[in-house]
Parts: sequence; structure tokens; C-alpha cells
Amino acid sequence: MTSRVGKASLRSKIMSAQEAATFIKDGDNVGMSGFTGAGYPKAVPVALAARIREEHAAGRPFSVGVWTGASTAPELDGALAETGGVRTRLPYQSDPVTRARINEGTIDYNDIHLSHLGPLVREGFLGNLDVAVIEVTAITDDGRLIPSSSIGNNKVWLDEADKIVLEVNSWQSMDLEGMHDVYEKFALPPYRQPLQMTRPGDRIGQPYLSVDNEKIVAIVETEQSDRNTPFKPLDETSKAIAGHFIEFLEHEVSRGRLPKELLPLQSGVGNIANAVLAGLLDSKFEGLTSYTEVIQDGMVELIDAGKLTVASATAFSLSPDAAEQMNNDAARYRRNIILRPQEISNHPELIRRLGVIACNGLIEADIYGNVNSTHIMGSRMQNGIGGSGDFARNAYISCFVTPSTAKGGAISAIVPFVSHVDHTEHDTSVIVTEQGLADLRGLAPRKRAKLIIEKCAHPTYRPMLEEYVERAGKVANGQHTPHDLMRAHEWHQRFIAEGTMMPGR
Ligand code: 0RQ
Repeated sequence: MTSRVGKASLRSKIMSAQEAATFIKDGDNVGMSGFTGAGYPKAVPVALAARIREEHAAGRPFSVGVWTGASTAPELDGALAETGGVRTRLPYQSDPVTRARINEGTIDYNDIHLSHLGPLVREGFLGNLDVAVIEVTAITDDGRLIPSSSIGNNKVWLDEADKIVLEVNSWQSMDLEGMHDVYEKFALPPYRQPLQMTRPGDRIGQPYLSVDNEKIVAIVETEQSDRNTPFKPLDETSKAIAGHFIEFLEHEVSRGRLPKELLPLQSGVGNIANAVLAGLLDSKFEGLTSYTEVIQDGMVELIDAGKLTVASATAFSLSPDAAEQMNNDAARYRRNIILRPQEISNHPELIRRLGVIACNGLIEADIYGNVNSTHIMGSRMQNGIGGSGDFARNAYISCFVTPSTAKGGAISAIVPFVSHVDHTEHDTSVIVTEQGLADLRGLAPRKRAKLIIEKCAHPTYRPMLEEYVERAGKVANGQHTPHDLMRAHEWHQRFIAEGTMMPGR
């Protein structure tokens, strides 16, 4: 493999992952690259995990804080969490081992909005960032970095870390060069400037990450693919959800409330959000754009079909096949795709200005439109809020999509009162299930409840929800948002005790 370390004076820093991992000390905070299984370091985290095990075996304490862009992969989150040496984790994860550690209470998980983390670190609220471990595609002759398949928080980590370890991954296509747009003028208040972007395809930065070469202590060469999981095949439920959503968009166009090429689309993580994109492929929409945080298979298919002209994001979140295709054809996709720092891809100012149509998954919603995206039965963390809050709060239309039930019907996704709130009733415009779509805009709470139950709840849970509303109306201390607080979480309690929300099963 020919070296992709262009700058000659940096080649002396090339070493093994094991040697590079020795720059990380007990107690350090480590900023790693990686966002939804793309662009994460492949070798140093595994070597660090081995080192932590050795230290623990020798009876010495060793723990680190792990900061990333978003979720990563088993070689990073899984490997490190297994050692028991992850002290804190932020901002978003979806790894089963990490999730188990968070839920047993041994990892302190700080579930921060994705657009907030970079500024919080720059402002110094989270303590010192000791080491950055960043995957890149190559280092140029003059010491700049060609980013890989995600940017995430890499610019923040490079700016803020005391020491920098780079992984130069020759699996990543050299044709990614030119796809990125790295904004470099971040300032803290009161010196922040307006972000000069009015369309999703605008470029406001440069295609490279600049870095103080003096801080680079190690360079590790790798040749390993991103670890992305395939999406579930589309089923009748996800197709029905996509169908209702697209019908809604068509209706909004016919009423003159959306332009015929729509407004920039954001699509959240997960199977349902990907299914919605697949639905757009068969729709009659043309000239679409996207201002989102991850580019999924569905979006690549829309580009291939000529329906999506621009997709702006911070990372890929592709199936293994689509990732291979992206790598082989990056020079072509570069014309339609821009990858940016997550501070920009998820920036409230831009999401609001562009008028993004947001579409995110959820765990449960309640009859008034509050949404829980993160917690199972109130206490157990699933993944995290990710970017859903950045988009839901600031979108032009904020949609949430979900099957109406989970776990074979034992759980209703529409409940009297969510067991945890990530997005409040004030931020939810539209809820879609396979049953139908509730457009909540402009409706007072009791009207919302009626519509959500009628359009979104599964028929087996509808009578129970109607009964709750009727009872709440009788016992509540006010008729604006009536609740029966003694019984608002009865369904969740029943699931925990009996394994189903449905009584008498
Ligand atoms: O469990 O994995 O054991 O089968 O949750 O559910 O239906 O496959 O849905 O893949 O679309 O994910 C909210 C988790 C939905 C995701 C969530 C169980 C269900 C299944 C997954 P299994 P589905 P999806 C910006 C956007 C927050 C971050 C975000 C998410 C598993 O969309 O993480 O939006 N969102 N980011 O069985 C108990 C319920 C349940 C339930 C579903 N009510 N109770 N379990 N499940 N509903 C992008 C980024 O931030 C990067």
C-alpha cells in the first residue's frame, strides 16, 4: 500500500496502533471521529481496549471519556465498553454493549444535542480534551487533512485536543477529496457571525481539515472498511408510513404551502426513515434537495434516479453494499453530496432559514404530541436524542414516523403520557404511523388528542386511549391538557409487570 501521508516530515510519526494508544492516559478525555458507522478510527480504539485490559489485569485503574460525532461501530464503542474502562460517553450511541453499560449505570452518558456538543467543548464546559483520534482519507503534501466518510466533530477535536493521533485509512476513496465543506470560522459569543448559506448546496468553507501539525503525535495507517449495518427490508408497515407521508407532501404542494420540489428534506436514522426515502423514489417529486445529517441508501438511490439534486450532511450511514458503491463512484457523487461539520449540518440557524422538512423516528408519542425518542419505559436508554432535537425544534414542518405498535403488539407507540420527553408538543407538527397521519399544526391539545387517536393509534389500543381521554376530562384540574395523573403511566407499569400494555393478555 502506498503511503497517503503526503507531508514528508510527518512520516516519522507513522507507527503501530499499539504504540499510538500509549499516548492515551488513564483519566483522559478522547475525542474520536465517527458518525453513524462512518469515518471512525478502526485500529487505535481496539489497541486502547487491549491496553485498558492489561492495566486492569495488573490491578491499575484505567478509564477514559469517549467523545465522538455520533454512533460508531463495534471496533470503537463495543471494544471499549467491553473493558469497563469507559467513564463517560457522549453525545450519541447505538451500540449494544455501550447501551448495556449505560443502563447498568457504569457509563455516565451525556445525551447532548448533536449541534450543541462542539460549542460546549469549545466553551470549556466539558473539561479538557486530551487526545483526538481522527480517521482521515489522506494527509496532503502541505499537512492538511482530506476527511473520510464523516466529518462530525472532527474539526472541534483537532482544534481543542492537546495531542492528535491520525488514522489514515486507504480503504476510503481518494475521490472523496472535494466532497467536504469545512467551515473554519467558528467563534464564541459575542463574536459569532451569521452563517452565509441560503441553499443546501452552498459552500462556506474549504474541502480540507486544517490542523496544527505540531500537535500530531502519531499516524497509524489502516485499510479497513466502515462497518455499516444493512437496513431491514421494506415491509407493509414501513411502506404504509411512507405512503401517508408522501400523500401529505403532495397535499401540501396542492394547497400551495410547499413548492413542487418541496423544501430541503431531513431524514432521521433507522429503518422507517430510510423507508420514507424509498417511498420518495416512486413518487412524482423531482428536483428534491436534502439538508440532513446522514446520507442513507434511500438518498443515494434518489440521486441515482436523478430526483435528488443536492444532499448536504455530515456523514454517510450506508449499508455495506451502498458504502462500497459510494467508494467506487465518489467522484460522481461528489457533484451532488456535501459533507460538513455537524455544527453546520445540524445548525438551528440554517435549519430554520432553509425551511427543512424534518422526518424522524420515535419510540413513543402521547396523545398531545409529546415525543420520546430515547427511553424504553421511562428509564432505559435506547440510543440517544442524536440530531432529532436540532431538526425537530427548528424545522419548517417537523414530522415523526413510527409503527403504531412495537414488540408484536405488546406496546402501543401512542400512549396517554410519554414516559420520557425529548420533543415537546410545541415541536411536533405531524405524526405518522401505518394507520394514518395526524397534522397537528394549529390545533389545541384536546383536538390533537382526538386526531392522534383517530389517525395514528392501532385499532386495538384506540378504545383504551379514548377511555383515558374521557376519564382525564372528568378528573383533571383543568381542561386545557387534561390528564389523569394517577393513571397516566399505567400502561408502562403494566408492560414492566406483565410484558404487555394490553390488560388481560
Ligand atoms: O427494537 O431493535 O429490539 O427490534 O426499538 O425500533 O421500529 O426498528 O425503529 O430503527 O426507526 O428506530 C427511535 C430508536 C427508532 C431511532 C428510534 C424498539 C423496537 C426495536 C428500533 P429491536 P424500529 P427505528 C438524526 C435523527 C433518536 C435519534 C434520531 C432513534 C427498536 O429513530 O434512535 O432521531 N432516534 N436521530 O422494537 C419499546 C417502544 C418502542 C420500542 C420501538 N415504544 N417501546 N421498544 N421500540 N418502539 C440522526 C442521528 O442522530 C444520527
